[in-house]
Amino acid sequence: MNASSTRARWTGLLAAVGLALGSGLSLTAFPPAPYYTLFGVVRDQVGTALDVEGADVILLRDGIEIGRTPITGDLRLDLNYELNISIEQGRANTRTYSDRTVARQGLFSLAVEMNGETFYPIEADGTLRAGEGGERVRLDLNIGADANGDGLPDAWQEWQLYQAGFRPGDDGWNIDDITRDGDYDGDGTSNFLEYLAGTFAGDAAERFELIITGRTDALVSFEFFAITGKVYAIESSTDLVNWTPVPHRLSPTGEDSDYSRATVVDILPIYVVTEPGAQRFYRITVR
Ligand SMILES: [Ca+2]
Ligand SMILES: [Ca+2]
Ligand SMILES: [Ca+2]
Repeated sequence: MNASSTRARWTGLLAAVGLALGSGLSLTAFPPAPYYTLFGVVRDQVGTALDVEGADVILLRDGIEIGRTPITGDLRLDLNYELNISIEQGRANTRTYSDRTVARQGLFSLAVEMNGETFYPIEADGTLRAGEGGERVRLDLNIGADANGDGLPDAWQEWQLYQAGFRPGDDGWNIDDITRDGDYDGDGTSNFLEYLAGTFAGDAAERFELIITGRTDALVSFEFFAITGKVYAIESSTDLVNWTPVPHRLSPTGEDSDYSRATVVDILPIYVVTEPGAQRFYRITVR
């Protein structure tokens, strides 16, 4: 290889680089701020996922709204809101990208608006701190007053005590008896999981579980305690470690679906097409 052919190749290479730069110059000088994305399930004070027309999650900075996102009722997703928060990158010598951004590690708060009323989720009591941008973080939001600060809506705790036959004493309800991680009725399901599943935390006959009732070459049959408004799905595993969603049906000849929303409070049958091979484990999820 002689000197002139080397030079020609360099020239060609530089030309290509110049072209790429030239086409890039028409873009804005800085990329948009990356998002800090929050997603999860917004629930009401009895633990039911919100499915209300026109309800929004509102993003506040210094108490002023800087963004909002709708709460959806989409059954296919394991969430009913997703909120993108623009994170200000704070580059030297640049103006603020937008007055709707939050600083890196900056403070913000959240509220939920529905039917013209504003509610403050327990998890967003006070302020929350954003990340650096580019993260996706699950934050389930439970609406309801939580005066005793244990993460469970007080109204739900009072309801559990009422259902278990208790009434308020001179000092009001003993809601501290129903702790988040405790198992008030001793049925093996924690109080918080009973809140999520919609079962009574003061009634051991109501618990969230999947019971296998039979198996044929065609179908595995189960039953579970269904609560109106809750959304159920089935997962299977061969090793109790890795779980895969499997379609289910609510009658032996019914249509398969990935999720079902209960319309009754009852023990319901549920079926899964028998998978070939070794033993399988099944579990049910609720939201
Ligand atoms: Ca509480
Ligand atoms: Ca329990
Ligand atoms: Ca129970």
